Amino acid sequence: MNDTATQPIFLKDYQEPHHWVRDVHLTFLLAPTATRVRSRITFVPNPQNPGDLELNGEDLRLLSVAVNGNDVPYEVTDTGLTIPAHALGEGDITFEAEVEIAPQENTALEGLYMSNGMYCTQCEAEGFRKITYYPDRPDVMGVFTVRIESDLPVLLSNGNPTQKGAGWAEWHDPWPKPAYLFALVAGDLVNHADTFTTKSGKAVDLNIWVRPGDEDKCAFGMEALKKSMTWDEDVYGREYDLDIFNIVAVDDFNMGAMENKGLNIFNSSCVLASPETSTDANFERIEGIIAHEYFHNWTGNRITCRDWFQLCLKEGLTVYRDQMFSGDMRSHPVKRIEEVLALRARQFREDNGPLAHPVRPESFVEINNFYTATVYEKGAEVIGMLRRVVGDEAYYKALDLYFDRHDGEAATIEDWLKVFEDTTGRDLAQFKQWYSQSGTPRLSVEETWDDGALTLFFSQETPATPSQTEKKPQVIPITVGLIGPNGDEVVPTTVLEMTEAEQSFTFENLGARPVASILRDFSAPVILNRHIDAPTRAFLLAHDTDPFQKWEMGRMLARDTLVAMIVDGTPPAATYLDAIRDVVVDDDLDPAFRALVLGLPSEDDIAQKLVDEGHTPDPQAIHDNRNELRRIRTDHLADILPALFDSMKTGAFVPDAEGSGKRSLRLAVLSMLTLIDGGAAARAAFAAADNMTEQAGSLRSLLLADMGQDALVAFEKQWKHDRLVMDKWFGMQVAYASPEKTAQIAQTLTQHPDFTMKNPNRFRAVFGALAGNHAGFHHESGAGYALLAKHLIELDKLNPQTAARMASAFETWRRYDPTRQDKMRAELARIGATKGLSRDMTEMVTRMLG
Ligand code: 0A1
Ligand code: ZN
Repeated sequence: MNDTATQPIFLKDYQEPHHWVRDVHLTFLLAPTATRVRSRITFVPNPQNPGDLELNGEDLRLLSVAVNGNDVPYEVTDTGLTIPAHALGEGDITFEAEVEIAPQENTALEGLYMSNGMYCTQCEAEGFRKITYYPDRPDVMGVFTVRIESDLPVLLSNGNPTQKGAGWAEWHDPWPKPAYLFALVAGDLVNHADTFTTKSGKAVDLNIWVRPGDEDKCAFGMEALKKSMTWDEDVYGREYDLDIFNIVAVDDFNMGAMENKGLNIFNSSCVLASPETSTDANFERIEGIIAHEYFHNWTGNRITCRDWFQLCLKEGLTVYRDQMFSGDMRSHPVKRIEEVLALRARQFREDNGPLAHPVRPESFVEINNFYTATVYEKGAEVIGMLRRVVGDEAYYKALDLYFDRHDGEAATIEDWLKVFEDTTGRDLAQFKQWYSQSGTPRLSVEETWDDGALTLFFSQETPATPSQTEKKPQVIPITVGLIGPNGDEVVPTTVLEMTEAEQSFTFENLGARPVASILRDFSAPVILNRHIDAPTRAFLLAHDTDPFQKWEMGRMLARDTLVAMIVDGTPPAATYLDAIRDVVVDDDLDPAFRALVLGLPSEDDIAQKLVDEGHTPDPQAIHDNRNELRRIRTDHLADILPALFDSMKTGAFVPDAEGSGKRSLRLAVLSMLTLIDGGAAARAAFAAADNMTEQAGSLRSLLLADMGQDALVAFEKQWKHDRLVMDKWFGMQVAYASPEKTAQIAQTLTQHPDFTMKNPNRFRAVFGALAGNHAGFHHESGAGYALLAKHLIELDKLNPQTAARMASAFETWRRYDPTRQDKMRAELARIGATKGLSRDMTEMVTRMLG
């Protein structure tokens, strides 16, 4: 790596470009190893910042360049092409170039690449520069016209189709866009077609394009798309703005999906679905991702980002919107609990370690490393808080103003907050710290009771994070309700707005001392430290009217039980076991909710909790005690499990909230039953399964009990032709392996004929599962660390983006004992010392070791 490539760039250094783009004409002559790209671009000099014409370009073979039809002097480097200002003349500039690229050799899956004989593109964040010379920055927006020449039958690009003939097609996108939203697809594809009429009466053609054979897996995605279009009209007043909306499924894709204007490209795992091959979790995820990409049409595409530091402007808002949509389509409480589980598992973990960064980072080396849980999920939490602080009505007014004021622009977080300030008259300067301060605030609360008045004393503190030692108090919306001693709610949810380091709030005129329910609906992304005893937690678990807090109390009881078992061998108390039993048998509660209450904190969560309490986590001890608690709970519930299992059986598979809730409770019960019936129920369920949720769920139960061998063989035989189902087969046996076998199983799977380093889904199936198997990855032998490091080094040569993302498996290395720390640090150092390491991986390793 040379020095300039690893130099950070800074938000504070933003400057407008020397030239804007008006229109872009591209012609692609597609060929696997020698695609020609001809460009004709009209540039308009920027009077605010005159200078040379600066174009990005990487891995391009330049064939010709002309300005206004003439030869000009220019300089080409590894990263771009510059034409000196003096050679540009006055006024608008017509720039023309021809380059050659080799999509077949593109294993990084950025720019134009091939997947199973099909051409496709991925340009966010900076992939367009691998297609042609261009000012590849989001504030430069142009109107694109694209001609594709190829013998392949389906040729797609952004916008509306204009003309086509034998071996060619042309597309025109009337909406100016940055290059990261450019897309092209060419392949032998079939479509699942439908139409949608917008509320103003405009007819839109909808297509999901897939490889032949996958057409029966598109119906669910299409329904999700139509629901998303309706929802965005109803809730945000946003209509679709082209004649056609295309989605394409691609097998080789680094991320989940991409919101290219009018031509969304999806990882096939995030769009293809059928009851036989997809689990309830897959269906839910697909619905959410289709919505997410569709919603980007307004939040991201019509209003885009000025620069990549503003990534959360589009991602935080779009995640917030897709979360609201999913809640409306399914169950808000269940969705909220799932969001918090994911936030704690990924974002809190990130915020607590060497990769912590603000929702709006201030510098980066490689932007691809900042598509993180902090930017996305914490970014969405910040929007939820903003809405709580200003109220629903002001929120929607501010959004209307945002769309009116910034449509067609590349905006900033300052622009975003200003629409809220202008709508509400509030000063949001302190609130803005949520965008600039990294780390998860710790919120502590104490309470006093005095003659009918309950006072809550809050204090907040955010721990130091890399390059941020001083932290200021944040604006924290704290939702509180009060429950009377008889279990009735005496004060409904109110929002307390905390702005100081320490602040108290008093509720007066109360009859008897109530129990406070604090941080309802998880109103802020903070860690709440509150010392209440187990009976009080059990009381709230039984009586809280807020489903999130009700669940949270069960979770806290489980967590404290586990910590006490691990730290001093205290056995689980009846308070916890009885409280769980009461929830599980309560038929008035949603089965999905009951299943969530049955879930135990992950081993990774417990490790972090032990660190927070001053202990060094022992992964094996965490694993053993967690299993022991599963066994004790199973004994405590044994008499009710068989009947509960049977009663949650569903009829014909419908991937809706109701069916999925029942199946999740049924499978949670099955994994307990498997501990006491020798695997009989799980084997029977596996053999009889007519849907993947039940099949994979019963296989999981068997694997967790180390009884899955026969089922694994049968599963492979049944599904070896289906790549997405086989990803599950690869992943599950690593994810649920016992600690001493995990690395060995992963290693053996890399020798399987269907394992390939070139498909990100397959690589993630094995190595994501290895990193996610806490006790297996952290096994004292160090085999898990060594195996992952070896494969990350190999993958980095092919696909730096995916390799670098997966390196975050090591981000928690400082939590553990000196021996494990030494081993992990040594693996990181080994990766870091690799010759020719990518910029992506270099940055990740440097930050983790820093
Ligand atoms: N913008 C897409 C996800 C995405 C992000 C980065 C990528 O490459 C670096 C690719 C896709 C979304 O939010 O869905
Ligand atoms: Zn997004």
